[in-house]
Amino acid sequence: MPDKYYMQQSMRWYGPDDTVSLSDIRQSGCEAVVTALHHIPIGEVWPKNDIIERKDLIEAAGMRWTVIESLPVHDEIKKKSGDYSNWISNYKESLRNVAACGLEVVTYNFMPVLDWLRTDISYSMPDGGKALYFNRIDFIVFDLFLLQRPDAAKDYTMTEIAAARVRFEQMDTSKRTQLFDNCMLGLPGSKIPFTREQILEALQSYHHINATKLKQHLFEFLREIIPVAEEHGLKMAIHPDDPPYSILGLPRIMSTAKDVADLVAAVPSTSNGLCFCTGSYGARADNDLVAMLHQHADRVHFLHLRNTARDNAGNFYEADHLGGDTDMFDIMSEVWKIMQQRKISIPMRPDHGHQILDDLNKTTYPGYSAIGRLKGLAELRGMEYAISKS
Ligand code: CS2
Ligand code: MN
Repeated sequence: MPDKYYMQQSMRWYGPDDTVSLSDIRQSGCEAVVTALHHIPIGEVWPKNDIIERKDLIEAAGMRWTVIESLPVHDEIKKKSGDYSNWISNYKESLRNVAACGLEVVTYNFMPVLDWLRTDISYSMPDGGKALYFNRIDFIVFDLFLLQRPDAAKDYTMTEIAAARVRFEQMDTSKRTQLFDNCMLGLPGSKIPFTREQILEALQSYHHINATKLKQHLFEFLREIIPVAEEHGLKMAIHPDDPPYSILGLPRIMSTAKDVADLVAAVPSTSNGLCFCTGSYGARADNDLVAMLHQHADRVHFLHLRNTARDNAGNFYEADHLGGDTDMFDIMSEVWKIMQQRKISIPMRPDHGHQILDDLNKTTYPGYSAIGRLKGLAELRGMEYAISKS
């Protein structure tokens, strides 16, 4: 048994098409890779052969694959409509397959229609790097004037609407298209551009589902799949909403400490766990991240360490890992305590990073630059090392 337990350092890899290679990830000091079979359509079973093939690639590069991010949940499960029971049995089948191949943690989220959302994916930082940014007025421009979602106006104040109108009028066509495209990037399967009509239709299909109902659907899903995860020694890790509040009229149910407490109360098994994303939870001032970590210490199965800087107008950008509003030293100290108590290494990744240096000449998935993430990882690694010595 080791006498100290350190985080399992990893980076996300989007698979063989990722412009950041396994060798890049290995050179940044990672011992593990977090990935998913992105070529399998959402809802279909992950075949064992594909899982093994992916695992072999990673091991041949000198790393391990223990965490899946993500095994996506079909929208019909979230809506409890159509073929949802078929999608649930497929999900269970995938869980059995990944467990049989030796995987340990399965990340997923329960955000309707879209995953993350930012209005700008290359926001200039004072040092010349680029970050992901959420600007509330831009977002309102998108919602009211580009998407033209019916009823959108009732979600905003008169002052916000007026400011959005002014901004919209100042934007030329290319700025408007850029904003629209940025907001669409977090949609699953975003390689195929969604049309405005398709999005409106997807949003409309949630019209009758409020947060209470969506939570019920999540808990019903968990009551089905957690026993399977338990039986096969898998840990499920739900990723929080990003941003952590309702957008585009959609219910969001994994944003606050209360949401996490409800999740745990509904299905107490520790296989029902968390992907603790400090960037997502941290975008709300009312989330006390250290307290949340402390309270759910036994079910934190995966860590996304990332920082955001917010203002009072509802804007935030992704800050340096040790900058921003989240005190990373407090987080890391708590994580360190949890790992020593539980006698385990918790897998972590630096979530996103800025585009810096040669990243600026490369096309990568938004947030998934090599050097920016390496910088974040190196800072976090150094911080953990210092804590381990103190
Ligand atoms: C990730 C999420 O890039 C990101 O923001 O943290 O997309 C995350 O992978 C999913 O929500 C997990 O299901
Ligand atoms: Mn995250």
